[in-house]
Amino acid sequence: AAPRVAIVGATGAVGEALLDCLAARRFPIGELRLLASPRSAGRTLPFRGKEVAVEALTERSFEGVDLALFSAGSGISKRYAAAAVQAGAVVVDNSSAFRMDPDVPLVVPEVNARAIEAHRGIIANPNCVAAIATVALAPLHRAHPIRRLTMATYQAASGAGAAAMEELRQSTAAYLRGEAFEPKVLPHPYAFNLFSHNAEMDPESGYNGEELKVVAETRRILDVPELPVSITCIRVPVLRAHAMALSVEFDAPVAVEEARALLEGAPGLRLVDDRARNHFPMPSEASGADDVLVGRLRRDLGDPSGRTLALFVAGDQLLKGAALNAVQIAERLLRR
Ligand code: A2P
Ligand code: 11C
Repeated sequence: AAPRVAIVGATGAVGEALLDCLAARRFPIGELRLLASPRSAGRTLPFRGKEVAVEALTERSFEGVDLALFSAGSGISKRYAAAAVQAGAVVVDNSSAFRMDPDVPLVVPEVNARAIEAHRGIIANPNCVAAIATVALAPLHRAHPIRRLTMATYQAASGAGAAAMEELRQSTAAYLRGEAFEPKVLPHPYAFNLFSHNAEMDPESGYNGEELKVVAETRRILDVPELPVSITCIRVPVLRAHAMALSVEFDAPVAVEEARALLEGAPGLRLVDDRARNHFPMPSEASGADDVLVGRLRRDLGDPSGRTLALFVAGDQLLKGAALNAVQIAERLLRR
């Protein structure tokens, strides 16, 4: 029988993308349960031509559920994932709650699908930057082990949720009308601006929570526990695709042509690397696309040894960065 599926956080930005992915990929669903906060109870959301009622999440929401896709923040995951597992469901959790738990696989199917097999009820879906970056890094890393990584990110509003996307729209419209706008969701003016990622700052190290998560998760997904990573995460006024500049040091010199061949045709990737037309990965072209765009491939002049390559990557934060990756994990579960 087709699995009974629950979506926790169905009314959020990722929740909506989950519904889109499940429908677009014709994921078999016996019954669909949409869960959110009590504020949303009674609302309906369209799925495959029907309106499905949203229910308030409780511990009893998971009776009879086979697959629970969580995307309502780590507090909700910590509080309710156990109830879902107890009820017999497999949880694919999009929050950071369990990502560093050694008993919970952290999975990007193109990179480490086999890790799924060790799950004990919960599988963690990575942070969006970690997921998008590792899809681009894995084909290179398989051929030539990565020794060091430098990342600068350009992160979209969607990573901060549906309300932040709305704040970007509203504040941009206000700016163009010449009106004042008081930010409510993000800490700084967003229209025609960018700022250091809004995750909580660790005053000791000077790194914010997003940067620390990306480092830890990238190491875990690539299975290089001590990988030295330099990182700066920035929020930019883009709606739903993250971009990142990567500088990748390998254990030996790697020719640009070889790296291009490794990336071309790798699963989940699309090479966009047209020097003549100055056409490289852009959020506008990554938005709505399943594939992660990779290009701007070149030798990093900061390392005269030839062991370091520079590249630019863009991926839809709501798709490969969240919902699509979760649904791909669920598809693998279904096949087992
Ligand atoms: P709701 O819309 O009822 O607030 P986003 O990341 O786009 O902000 O979405 C967050 C998602 O998490 C929404 O679906 C939101 O539901 C849901 N959520 C927030 N708080 C709770 C809660 N206490 N219980 C269940 N779902 C919650
Ligand atoms: C952002 N990546 O763009 C974050 C949001 O680890 O799941 C998601 C944080 C996470 O702000």
